[in-house]
Amino acid sequence: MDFNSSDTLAGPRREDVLPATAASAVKVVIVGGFGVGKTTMVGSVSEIRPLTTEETMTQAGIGIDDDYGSATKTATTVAMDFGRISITEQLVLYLFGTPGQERFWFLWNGLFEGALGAVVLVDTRRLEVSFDVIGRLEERGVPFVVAVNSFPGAPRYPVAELRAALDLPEEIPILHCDARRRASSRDVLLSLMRFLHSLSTAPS
Ligand SMILES: Nc1nc2c(ncn2[C@@H]2O[C@H](COP(=O)(O)OP(=O)(O)O)[C@@H](O)[C@H]2O)c(=O)[nH]1
Ligand SMILES: [Mg+2]
Repeated sequence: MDFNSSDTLAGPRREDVLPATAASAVKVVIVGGFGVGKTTMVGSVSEIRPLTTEETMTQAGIGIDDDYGSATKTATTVAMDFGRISITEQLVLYLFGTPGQERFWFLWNGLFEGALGAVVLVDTRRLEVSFDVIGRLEERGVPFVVAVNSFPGAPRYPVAELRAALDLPEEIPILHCDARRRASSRDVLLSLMRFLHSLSTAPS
């Protein structure tokens, strides 16, 4: 586990310090199946060094964790990823990436506590791993946007087809992203903020 303890002892860096103007803090969770890019997204967009509790995958996880693509994936998030991004001088988002594997789902309850919204990351090569995640968000009434992470060789479906395949209502935003790129990850979070805003101002 890497908690950057030696860096912490050296004291906070300038970008680690929350601007004095920050008036609202919003909690956002990044969810999705194993290996869809959650840790990558938190890492690319966070202005503080993301705290991640990645563990090297061991033999013990084989056959228990869904090991799709594990030829290249050697680390897995055990508890969560944590990052921060300032959207404006006043608005700060705290990002929580959830662990993907089913055996860590007991952690979900705590992670959703106080969350205003979620990003569901999707890999079009295995849409079915998103069904459960989406169902859980709907159950808990957490608003979300869907971000399709563009992996090489992954099929590119039109948004209407994705919406039908994921059985999502018309109002849920679906967008494409590259979780490795800061600007792209930021766009996803901005879409979520716009969506949350539209919900809060929609006539009931
Ligand atoms: N090509 C491509 N690879 C990605 C992208 N996002 C993540 N990856 C890679 O996919 C693997 C799994 O990503 P990770 O963030 O650990 O997934 P997590 O299990 O959801 O946290 C890593 O090897 C990433 O480098 C992307 O947008 N494009
Ligand atoms: Mg991860």
